[in-house]
Amino acid sequence: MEKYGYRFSFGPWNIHEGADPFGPAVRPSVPFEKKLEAYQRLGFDAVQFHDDDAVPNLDDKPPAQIEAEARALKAKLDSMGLAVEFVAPRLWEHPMTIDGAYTANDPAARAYARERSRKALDIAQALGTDLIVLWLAREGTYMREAKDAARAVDLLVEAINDMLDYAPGMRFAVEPKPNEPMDLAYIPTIGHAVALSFKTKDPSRVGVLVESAHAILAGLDPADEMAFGLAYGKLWSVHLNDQNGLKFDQDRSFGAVNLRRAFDQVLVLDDHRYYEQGIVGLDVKALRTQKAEVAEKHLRNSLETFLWLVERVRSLDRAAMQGCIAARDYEELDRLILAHLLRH
Ligand code: GLO
Ligand code: MG
Repeated sequence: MEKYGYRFSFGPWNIHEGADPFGPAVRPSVPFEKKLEAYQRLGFDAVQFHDDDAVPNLDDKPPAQIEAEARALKAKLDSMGLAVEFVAPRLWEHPMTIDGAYTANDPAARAYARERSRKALDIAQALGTDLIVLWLAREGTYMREAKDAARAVDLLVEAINDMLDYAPGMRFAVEPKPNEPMDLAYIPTIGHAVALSFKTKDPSRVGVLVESAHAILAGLDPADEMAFGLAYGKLWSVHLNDQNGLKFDQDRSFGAVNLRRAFDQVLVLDDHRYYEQGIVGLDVKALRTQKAEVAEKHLRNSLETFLWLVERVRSLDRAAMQGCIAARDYEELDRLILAHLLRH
């Protein structure tokens, strides 16, 4: 498969049982080992991990055991030729994080979040990645009056500073999302995440991850969010997927809802040589209707669509495009792009 210099990743949670808030699982769980085989079969290069995807039940394990398990996992991944893209502390499931993790009102909850994050850093280092992803899932409120939103920013900065001190070789990519699970999140967009980075003690180690669906949920264009991160040299990861308007976070296959919007994301990534700096991560879910034996097609389709679009980006008639831009004839530019997409 021609991959145009790109490397691809997804997380084990992207092969899942199909449960949603209104109904139970509809497919059997796929054992982790079998998921790893899927990475190879589908042509992926790297794995994205939550800390407890790598070391299950880590809250109940002492540091030495956590490290030993992470090292054993690293050996297995090495033997399969799979890299680790990042580790993300899962700070949204434990009872201590009901009211938030780093921004919880309860100091004991904040202490738990810091401690858990350090474990995630230990795991990342044992797995040989220098990237941590911070999806700030519960850093927000259901109720505006429940927390001081300005203080919340300071608490986030303090927590990130703590991690910067704890692991001097590590980088942190903040993954903004405007809502879900919270009503409103404190870091809803890439602009917020970049601003947060500059408030930390080492902005050179704090960047961003753009997820297409999260940008759409914020009413923004994912390609522009990526461009903003790129302009600051801070686009260190992406979660490509798609989203049909302002609904729950759908994690549809990349390009499945709006092909032109997907094209624009590939255009900005490819023009700015993202393949030299980051891995193309997918954060896609199979539709609940999908039967177990064909519940990997969302991953295959997303990767394939990305590669088709790279081909479309690189074969675009740039001279004609520049001609339209110079003439300020954006209607002609519109036609040129559509014709190019439709003639594949
Ligand atoms: C949810 C997020 C989630 C994160 C993952 C890594 O909306 O997109 O899937 O990307 O937990 O932190
Ligand atoms: Mg994501």
